[in-house]
Amino acid sequence: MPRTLKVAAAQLGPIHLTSKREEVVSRMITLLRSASKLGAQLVLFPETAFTTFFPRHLINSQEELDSYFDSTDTITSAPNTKPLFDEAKTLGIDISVGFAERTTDGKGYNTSVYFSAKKGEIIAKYRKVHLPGTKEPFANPDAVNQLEKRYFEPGNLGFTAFRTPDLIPDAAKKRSGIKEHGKGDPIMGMMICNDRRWAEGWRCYGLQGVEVILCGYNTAGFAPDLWGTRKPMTPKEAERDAVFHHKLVMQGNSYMNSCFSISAAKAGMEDGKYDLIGGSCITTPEGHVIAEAKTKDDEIIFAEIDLEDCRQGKEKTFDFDRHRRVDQYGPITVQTGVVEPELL
Ligand code: CDT
Repeated sequence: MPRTLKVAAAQLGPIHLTSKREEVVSRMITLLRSASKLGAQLVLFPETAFTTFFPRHLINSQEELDSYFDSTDTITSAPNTKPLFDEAKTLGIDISVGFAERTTDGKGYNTSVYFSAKKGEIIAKYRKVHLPGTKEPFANPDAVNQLEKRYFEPGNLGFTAFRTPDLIPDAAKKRSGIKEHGKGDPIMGMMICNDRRWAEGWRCYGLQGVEVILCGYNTAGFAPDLWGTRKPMTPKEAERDAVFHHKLVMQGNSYMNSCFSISAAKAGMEDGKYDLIGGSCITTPEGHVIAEAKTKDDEIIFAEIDLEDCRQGKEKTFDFDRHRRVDQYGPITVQTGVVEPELL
């Protein structure tokens, strides 16, 4: 029995420090309506979708900094974000969207939420675990900074997969007593940007039988101070490499965890001089890209996927139950840094 789902990524072109929230939300609604015309049931928006990627800037004014943050408690009801969720509800499309989250005790997280249109509420929340970059700006005044470690706490909600209701007809429910895997409502997991480069998060989701990974991102096209300069590159070469690495990790990890993945970029030249890659894509459990953005602007990419396609990998090559050898993976959870073998 096919378990088909129509999914989309809503890539956003540049958003600037000076961009007005209403304009951004209006662009997001336009994208949502385009996705609706294609029949999408789920639309993924990028990381920190409502604002410029502000962690590239050193912001000393608390008031200014706070203007980039929202609260999960009010994200669906605050006047400057509510229209997006209202539209999703009206169109009957689930959305996942990233934003900078400020908690009541003043902590900051780089967060994404999953909003179920039928339920009319947020049913899952993820906080970015792998925060890239530095706490202090680079000494080089021309460097592209990534001050996520300054503005955010590392995510503390783990890699928690969740089922998405009302997307697939006849999905098996708890009351049916069915124990067989791959029969229920879709199993999804969220990650944010840099998380996609870390196999550990993917595997945590894989171990929960994840079928669709949702990943929004803001990836600089040229940031040698962040990435290293051993092989000097022109901005064009660096951007090509950044897109290559993006697709490499989406394709490779989707394959190794037998799941689909959807990724949505914020793309193009933000704040006058900071180029972000595009490359939003949808990949299959066999690692193939089946939809891909062609621009670095606002763009919908769309695919109809069949979650049944996850079964082959989950039951054969990557049947974790039969083939994993946890007694041999000790260092993975007890060690962070590298311990080399002793010198000869
Ligand atoms: N936003 C974000 O997480 N960006 C990171 C930069 C990595 S720098 C090595 C990314 O993974 O694209």
